[in-house]
Amino acid sequence: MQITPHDVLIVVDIQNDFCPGGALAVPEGDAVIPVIQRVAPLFHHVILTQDWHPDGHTSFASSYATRKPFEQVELSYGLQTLWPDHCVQGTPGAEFHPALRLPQAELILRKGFRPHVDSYSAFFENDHSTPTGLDGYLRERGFQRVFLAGLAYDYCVHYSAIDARRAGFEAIVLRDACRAIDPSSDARIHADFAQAGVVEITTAQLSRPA
Ligand code: VGL
Ligand code: ZN
Repeated sequence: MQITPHDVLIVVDIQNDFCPGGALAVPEGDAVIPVIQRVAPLFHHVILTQDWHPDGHTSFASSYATRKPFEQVELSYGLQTLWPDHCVQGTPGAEFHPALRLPQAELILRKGFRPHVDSYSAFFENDHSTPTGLDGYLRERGFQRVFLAGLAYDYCVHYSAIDARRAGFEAIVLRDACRAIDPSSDARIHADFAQAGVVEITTAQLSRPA
């Protein structure tokens, strides 16, 4: 698949807390970094996302007296999975992994900063109505296709790719440049992608821009 100037690579949440040793470590999360470093130079445009929660965020189990991580609670906007405290604004866990070196990135999109709403998707928060502004940004920049890589395949990459389709962009997930929080979810996510028209390829299928 040939990359054009209307394509953008969105590198999702390569932060210390999602990598081994972090508060919400994704199995093999750091394994995607060399893959992303290898393909990023093929793209004319790169965007980073950063999970960026205030202390006491509504998605943290620690914000509830009797809840544990990975349980679900009913919030005003529906079911919300609770997580260990992670990616707290200004903490080392929220920083990008030091091996991620993409100074050419044109935008760092922060999400999850509203105390009472979580945000898995880079386009809409979990209430499905509060936009992050990414749709307008991509549209105004003239991008037509978004390529997605990063963490986690079953959360932020998953919801971002589906919302990209809803917003009218072509969405291509670079499968070998993603890892899941729950690797047993792969088949379900794959089916969701197929239904939404999200294309999955491996980075070996990318070729240099013309
Ligand atoms: C994410 C869980 C909690 C993600 C963020 O970026 O995939 N997952 N916060
Ligand atoms: Zn989060």
